[in-house]
Parts: sequence; structure tokens; C-alpha cells
Amino acid sequence: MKTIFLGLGSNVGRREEMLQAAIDALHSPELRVRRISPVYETEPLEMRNQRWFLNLVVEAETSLFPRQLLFRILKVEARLGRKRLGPNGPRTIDIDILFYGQTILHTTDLVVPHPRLASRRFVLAPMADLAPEWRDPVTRRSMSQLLDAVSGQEIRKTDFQPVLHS
Ligand code: PH2
Ligand code: MG
Ligand code: MG
Repeated sequence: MKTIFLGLGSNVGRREEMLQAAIDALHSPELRVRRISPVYETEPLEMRNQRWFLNLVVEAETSLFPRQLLFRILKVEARLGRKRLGPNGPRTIDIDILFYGQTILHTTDLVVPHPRLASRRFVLAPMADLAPEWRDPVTRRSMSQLLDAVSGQEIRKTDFQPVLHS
């Protein structure tokens, strides 16, 4: 079993319901969701004139290999009605693999850890809430160190907390 961290985001429709539905759909015998971070409302990065996102991170344990995990995620995204409107279009749900244990992986369809996580407060803040001492195997820095080094993106914690159904 590997410990993994997934980043979830939604900026279309009923964002809270999308996040809860995604967590419910991910949770399975091969992918046990263990913890859910606080939810942040976050200014869109790398895309202009869009609604703010709700973002969170989940910690899970999985017996799936990285590409199996990717295909599981793509299925869940499709089931929740994600339409791919270009790389930076608005999204009902986006699920990204942030970390797969301490594994570093570069293939044409999958790069882990997520290549842009070190510059994204919307990833680092919920990551640091769950696992401040977790180290990025690429930079060797902890989540709280990486979070301290980012600036510029507006985020705020919300009152919404998804639940973990067994
Ligand atoms: N996802 C992106 C690009 N920009 N900005 C925020 N605030 N939250 C996201 O989840 C996000 C983004 C690409 O997937
Ligand atoms: Mg993404
Ligand atoms: Mg994605």
C-alpha cells in the first residue's frame, strides 16, 4: 500500500457537492481515503476571468499502481460530468495526483509529483494542513517550507467540510 495525496478542485456548478461526490466516488477497496483537508476558496491561477475555485487535498492509501490510479481518476472525473474545455477551461471537477509515496515518475501521460505544486498555494495550504512535514522528493522541502516560500495567490479557508463515508 502506498500513501498518496490527491488535489481536488471545482469552479463550476455546485462546487461543494462536486467535491463530496468525487471523494465518495474515489473511496473504494483499492483506494482508501484516510483524511480530508479543510476546503479553501481560491483565486484562479493561470486562467483569467473565471469563478473562484474550491480546493482541497485528500490523503489516501492505495494498492493501485500509478497508471491504474490515473485511469481510476479519469473515470471518476468523467462520471461526474467533467467536460474538457481546453487545458485551462473551467472545470466541474479536477482530480490531480500530487504525490505517490516518495516516487518520482516522468512518462508522457503522467508526471509525479505534480510539476506545478511548489508554486500553488491552493495545493500547498491544504497539503500543509494535513502533512506539514511531508517532503517533496524533488525539492527535498517540506510542505510547510514550500508554503512559506509562495506568495501572491489569494485563498481563504471555508466552513465547508466534506465527510468520509465508510
Ligand atoms: N487548477 C488549475 C489551474 N488553476 N487555480 C485554482 N485556484 N485552483 C485550481 O484547482 C486550479 C487553478 C489547473 O488544473
Ligand atoms: Mg489540475
Ligand atoms: Mg487534472
